[in-house]
Order: sequence, then structure tokens, then C-alpha cells
Amino acid sequence: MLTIHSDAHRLHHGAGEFYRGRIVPCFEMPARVEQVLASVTARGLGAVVAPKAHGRAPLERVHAGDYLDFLASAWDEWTALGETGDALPYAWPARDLRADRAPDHIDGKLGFYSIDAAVPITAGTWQAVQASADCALTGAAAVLGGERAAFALCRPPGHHAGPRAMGGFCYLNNAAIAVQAMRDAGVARVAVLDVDYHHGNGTQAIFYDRADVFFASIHGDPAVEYPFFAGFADETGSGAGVGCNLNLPLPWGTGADAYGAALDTACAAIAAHGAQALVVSLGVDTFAGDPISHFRLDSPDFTRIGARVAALGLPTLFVMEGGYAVGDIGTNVGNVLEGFAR
Ligand code: Q9C
Ligand code: ZN
Repeated sequence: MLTIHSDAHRLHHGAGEFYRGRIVPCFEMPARVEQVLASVTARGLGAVVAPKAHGRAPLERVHAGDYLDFLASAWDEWTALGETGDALPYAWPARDLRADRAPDHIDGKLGFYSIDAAVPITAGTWQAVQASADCALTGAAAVLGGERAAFALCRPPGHHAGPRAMGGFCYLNNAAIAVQAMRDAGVARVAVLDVDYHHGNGTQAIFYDRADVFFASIHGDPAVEYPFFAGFADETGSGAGVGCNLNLPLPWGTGADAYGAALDTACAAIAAHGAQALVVSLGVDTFAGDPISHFRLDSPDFTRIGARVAALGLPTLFVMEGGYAVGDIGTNVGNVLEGFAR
């Protein structure tokens, strides 16, 4: 299986995120990707190639132009104030406030274009997030070109990023950008299977009213888990997209048996939709040892996830999302890919 990877991810290295009243060190760190790359290489899973630069046009198919402008200029606007550390938001247009106009000041923009304070912007963030999206787009092109599967080793991740907002370590929605590129290349129906521990609120929002993209997500119950404000089972799509969104929230402590049953349900729904290509938002933060999550999958369980996905028989693009047990992330991602390829 082809892997797409760029060193540019290292340019994004946040110092901290706001969590429970304090700034804590970022869980989303460069070492994550280094570990996955080492595992892919050691297992001989296939060639590792650099992404091709795809420019702004495919990003605009998913994200609003003013949001992209914000990401591109945020660091310069921040440092123009004399700041030298990471930019982080602190005020948001929540319920009963004006969410219909973008502020002029960078402090206001940071809140306007985000859903939480887990998204530090550093000097190299915009460059890294563009390279991450390019990994997904290069992977999509490989699958469109006839590859059975490809692995976009994206960092930063993407599935919490919506059309106009960053959040949850995510800036550009790499998986959604890849899906849209497949649609634009003529694939009539595409499915997204999101197995990250957290609900893919951004991907859901991007495709919520569409019938051409089916979204299925297995995740921690948002009643007790980030992102808290999306991911419930009654979110089934709107307009033309009614019935094309499947959320399978599971309780803290979920292990392999209940997880496997949910995965069967998600895969059956994807097959029923008639998708011709599949994008997997591949988070391995469902691992028992993950420091910020509460499922109990063991490393061998990830091999079974890969095999179940392979049984769909679809051209498949894996897009790296979360997973914060840095010592095990290589094993767990490698197991999914090997379980698929076997
Ligand atoms: N400090 C992804 O897995 N808040 N994002 C966690 C712990 C945000 C996770 C709180 C979690 C975002 C791509
Ligand atoms: Zn996650």
C-alpha cells in the first residue's frame, strides 16, 4: 500500500492547549507521525512518497474562502501584536451572540473561526496544514488512478475542522477534501468511515445535506465526550442527505465486541449506500492505552478493523486522524493497514 508523507508536518508544533483551566502540553505532537512512519517502513507496507502540491482550489471546495484567508494570515496578524508564543482563541460566538460577522481583530477572528482552544497556531502551522491536505489529495489521486488503497499520513489531523472552523487539533478537513476531490473526478458516491475515538463533527457538517457522500462514525458518546455538541444517533442528515449520516456513539469502556458490532453496522450501511470509493478517517485513539480517550481496544483488535474494512471491497483511502499513545501508535496503525492488505 502506498503511503504519502511530508516532513512539513514538523513545522506545526504547538506548545499547549487549553484544558480544564490550564494550558497543558499538546497531545498532538510531531512524534506521532514519526512513529507511524517508522512502523510503515519497518513492516515493508509499500512505497512512501511525498505529496504533490495541489494548491488552494481543492481546499475551497470544502472550506470557505474567508476561513482559508484567516488560516493563511493568522500568524502574521498575531505576531504583529508583538506576540511570540502560539496563537489561541479565548472568545466564541456562542448561542445568543452575533455569529454573522467576522471580527477585525485577530483575537476575535481566532474565536470566530474555531470551536475550542485545542488549536494552537504557530509560525509553520499554515504550511504544515497545507502539506497535510496535499497528502490526502495525493492519496485520493492514487486511488483514482487505480490503486486498491493508499494511506495519507496526515498531520495535523482534520476531522473536527468544519467549513469555517478549526477545532480539536484540526485545521483543514483532509478526509473531506479527499472525498470532494474524488467526487469532482467523477466518482458518483463516496463513503466516509470515521473510526477515530472522537466524533468527526467537521466531516459530518460538510456533507450533512448531501446524498452523494455517506458518513458513518463510531465514537465516544458526545453526552460525555468531546466534541460534546455533535455526534448523537439522531443526527441522520438533512434535505437530500436524510439517511446519509450514521452516528454510532458508544459508552466509555467499550471493548472489542461492542466495537466490532458497531463496525459491522457501519460497514453494512456503507455497502447499502452503494459507494464506489471509501475514505477511512483513521484514528487509533480507541486504543486502551490512549491518554485522552476511554475505549478499550487492544493492538490486535486493529488488525481486525483493517480486515473488516477490506471486506467492503472498495477502493480505499486511509487518512490519519487521532491517536495519542505515542509508543503504540505505530503498531496500531500498522496493524490496521496490514489487516486490510492481508
Ligand atoms: N486535552 C482528534 O483526535 N480535547 N482530536 C481533548 C484533552 C480535544 C481530539 C482534551 C480532543 C481532540 C483528531
Ligand atoms: Zn480523536
